[in-house]
Amino acid sequence: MDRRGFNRRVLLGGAAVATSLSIAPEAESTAAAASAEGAAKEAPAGGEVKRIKMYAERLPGGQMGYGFEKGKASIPGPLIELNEGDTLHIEFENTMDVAASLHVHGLDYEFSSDGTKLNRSDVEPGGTRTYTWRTHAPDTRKDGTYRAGSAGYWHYHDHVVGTEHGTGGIRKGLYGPVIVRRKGDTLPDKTVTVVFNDMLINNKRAHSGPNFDATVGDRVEFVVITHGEYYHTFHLHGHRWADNRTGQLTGPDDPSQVIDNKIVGPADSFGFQVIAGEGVGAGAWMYHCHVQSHSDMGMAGLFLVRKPDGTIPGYEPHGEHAH
Ligand SMILES: [Cu+2]
Repeated sequence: MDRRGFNRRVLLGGAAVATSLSIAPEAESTAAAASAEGAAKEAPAGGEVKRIKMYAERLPGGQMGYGFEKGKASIPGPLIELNEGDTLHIEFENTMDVAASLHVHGLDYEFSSDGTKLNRSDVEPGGTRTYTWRTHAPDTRKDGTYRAGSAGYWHYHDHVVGTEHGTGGIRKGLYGPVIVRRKGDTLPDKTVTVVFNDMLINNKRAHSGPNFDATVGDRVEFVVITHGEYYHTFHLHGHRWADNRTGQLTGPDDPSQVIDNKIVGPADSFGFQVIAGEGVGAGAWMYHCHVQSHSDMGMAGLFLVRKPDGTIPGYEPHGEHAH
């Protein structure tokens, strides 16, 4: 990679930090990147204790969202990124007029951080509660068996609004992505989140994306989450990934299947990284649910992979598209 490309990647990485919680110390990741120009950056070891604020808010059109700052809620909620061994304390404030909560998949939490009415770990209107999520690296139990680590593509959501399972909250947009990385995992230039929620993607109007921008050569990470009533298949044009924890093969003998389509059901989550346009070039690469009636009803968006000059050959934008 040339010097210009390298600089752009570092800048993109910095931009991603502004909208997500990154535990990687700035100085260390910069040093790691500088030590091997062009080499992929790697996740550091975890073990840090982090504190963030999180808000649940009402959004226009009857929707609801989570945000790190008041007035900044989004659908999906912001990306929470941790490294195995990290602990996260979340001071959660419910600014809405109905009780709400924060419930996470895949991480370690005590019953009091479950985010359900069952043990009163929900939050009344105007109230605040601290949820604690922990993560751990893989290790060996005393009985000699292997204990899996927390690393994975996970997610959080409300478990209270509408019903005791949060059916109303999830439907209205109270969900978001969580990534737990293992030391040495490849870090992306950019992470995007796709949530199949009933027949919508990220609660956007049918046939209206969302679209995601990248430049040829960017390492783009997809987090794919499913909610609601239906089973779907996630398909991405022009790119493939491995059906394992990271979405990447570790070498020629890695037995993971390489796929470009994956069946998903409610509360499933997975992720992978692609090099945008690798071997295929720039393009308005479609991603969509491959259940035919679902794609016909608008469960589709675009992975807009641009040439370095910003153009996309053969692509003429029409209608609404998100940037
Ligand atoms: Cu579908």
